[in-house]
Amino acid sequence: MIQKTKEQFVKLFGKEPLIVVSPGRINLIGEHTDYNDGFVLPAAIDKKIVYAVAPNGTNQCNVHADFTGETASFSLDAVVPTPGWINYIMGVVAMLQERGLKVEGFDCVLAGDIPVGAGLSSSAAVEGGLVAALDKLFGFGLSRMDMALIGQKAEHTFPGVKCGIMDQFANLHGKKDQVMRLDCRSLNYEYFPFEFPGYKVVLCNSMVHHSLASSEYNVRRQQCEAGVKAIQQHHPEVKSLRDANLQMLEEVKQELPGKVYDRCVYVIEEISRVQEATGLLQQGKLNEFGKLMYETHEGLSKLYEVSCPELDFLVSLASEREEVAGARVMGGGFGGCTINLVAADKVEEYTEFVRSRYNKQYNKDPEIYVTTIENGVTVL
Ligand code: GAF
Repeated sequence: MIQKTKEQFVKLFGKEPLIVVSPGRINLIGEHTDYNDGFVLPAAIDKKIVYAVAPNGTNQCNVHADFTGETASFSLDAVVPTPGWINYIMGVVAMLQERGLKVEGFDCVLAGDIPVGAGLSSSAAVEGGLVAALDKLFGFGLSRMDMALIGQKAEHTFPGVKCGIMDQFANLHGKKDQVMRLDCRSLNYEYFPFEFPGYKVVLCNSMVHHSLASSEYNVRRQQCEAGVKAIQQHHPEVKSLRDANLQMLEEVKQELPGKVYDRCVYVIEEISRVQEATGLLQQGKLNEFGKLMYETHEGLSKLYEVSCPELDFLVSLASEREEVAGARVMGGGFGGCTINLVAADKVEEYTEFVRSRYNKQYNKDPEIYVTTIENGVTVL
């Protein structure tokens, strides 16, 4: 893919580009905890976006997306939210400009194999790869964490998804065969070897894309904030759900509107699950770790309500099988993938089983990816 992207760039723009590889991510556990100041356990993977980029000495940015075959252009004097995939590119450029960094005109080809809307963070990969490429081309000297924060702000401001920091962080800080535990409040992080020997991370893509995913995501975030606001009346020291416990939540249960109570229960429980899971990962306690993944799924499905029948079905299939240690919906939800820890020697058998049962139930084929854990954004 790298070679192909490079050739495409040379064909279109007639010069040698800088190449940047920008991965998608998995998250072992800790879903919807990042914007609540909690913990996450993500890793970068082998699915990626590839960028070929070079300056063009003008005030214009020309971007060719290999997956749609389209080239879109915009002027550096008018970087405003624009419908379509170019919005993600323009968001990054605008946020760099907002920091007072002088972005110059560039030509660009982007290609990739991260399925869109599958919960593997294709948008963070587009953002992180571009920040890193422009940083290198124009000598901004940004740290990786700065790059992640710029990507996150671009996502908030242009597509308007009020995401946490997990995806952009994982994309830029990934390390081969290591998962990261990020404290989303302090932004301190540690690497842990992915030590479940003989097990693979298998992603089952339900092929469901929910059109309400972004707006519902923002609603979840508001519901968490509403919970914090109520708790603060009694416990002013609570700044986010990270600081709260179930007892504090019980005290205000009657005052909470709609589903706020359930949403907050899920987040408080999930934040403590990540803490427990990190210990289990370090001790190689696979089955206990897997049990927590199933608990997360239950919470995401019943309390946080970001699953869907297809994802619940995929997780229930996993729970029938001995070769699967744990499974759950991964990422923002409302469609996309489940993450499954599967015995390496049974992966083929398992994927066949999922394929045939899913097809029988929904009359469509799931896509199944056996992933490896890779480095974060790499400037070649
Ligand atoms: C999406 C968001 F972008 C992340 O910040 C995170 O909240 C995730 O959903 C859920 O854990 O991927």
